[in-house]
Amino acid sequence: MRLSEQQVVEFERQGFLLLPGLFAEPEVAVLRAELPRIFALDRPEVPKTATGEARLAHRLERYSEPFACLLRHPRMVEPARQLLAGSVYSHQYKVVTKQPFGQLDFPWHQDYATWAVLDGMPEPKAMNFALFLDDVTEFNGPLTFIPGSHRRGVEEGGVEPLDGSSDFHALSPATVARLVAEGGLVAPKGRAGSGLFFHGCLAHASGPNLSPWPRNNVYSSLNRVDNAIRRPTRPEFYANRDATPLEPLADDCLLTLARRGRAA
Ligand SMILES: O=C(O)CCC(=O)C(=O)O
Repeated sequence: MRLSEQQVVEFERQGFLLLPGLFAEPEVAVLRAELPRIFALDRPEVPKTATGEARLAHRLERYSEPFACLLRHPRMVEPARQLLAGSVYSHQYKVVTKQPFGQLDFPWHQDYATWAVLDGMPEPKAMNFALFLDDVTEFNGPLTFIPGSHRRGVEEGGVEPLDGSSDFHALSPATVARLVAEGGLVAPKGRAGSGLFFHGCLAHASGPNLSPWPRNNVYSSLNRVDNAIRRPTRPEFYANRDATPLEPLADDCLLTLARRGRAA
């Protein structure tokens, strides 16, 4: 799958690109059906908060066939190669869950700043792909971006703890206020199956889920193979040491799994 020139320009200008309907409902359903089993797992890749809530499940390809398929899906890997101009591997691969009425939020940060400081990623030649597994609305804790903030590079901040996750590089309120004065705020929303590419330096945050509906997003953080991390300090499921390029599978790989599930 190739992005149009206009889509590439939009990504470069805004730092993100929303693709509504990138995946069809049967493809999303086969992934969503895995979530209750995944979040019940007792594994280091599925850390819990102090109150026992799950925020994240990492390296999904190790224990879920549908998510192993998504990791190499051409609708994710090929645009990432195009936007980053080279072969890519997945530095992090995770689901972020926001349960109905859940309190978990993500303070303002830039992912690349964390990858640079804690993992030794040399340059911001890395980005995220997010796939909405549920409809994302203004009510269920959508990702919120400062458009254009990626163009400023790494902003000042500090490493802070995040309950139920690893430490991360947070932005100060003064920095966020300055960036918002320049770029404003936007929260891309859409139906389940929408895809969202966003630059590793894009400032983002998300609030708690106020609604009675879940919000599960799956993220693959794609890094250029020649930009592999040099000084990891975190467990490998936060900072993949294996920079083998992702080779795309067939476009119908998830549909094949969905059909197999229906036949069983
Ligand atoms: O899914 C979310 O609400 C935020 C996730 C996020 O910001 C991150 O993983 O860096």
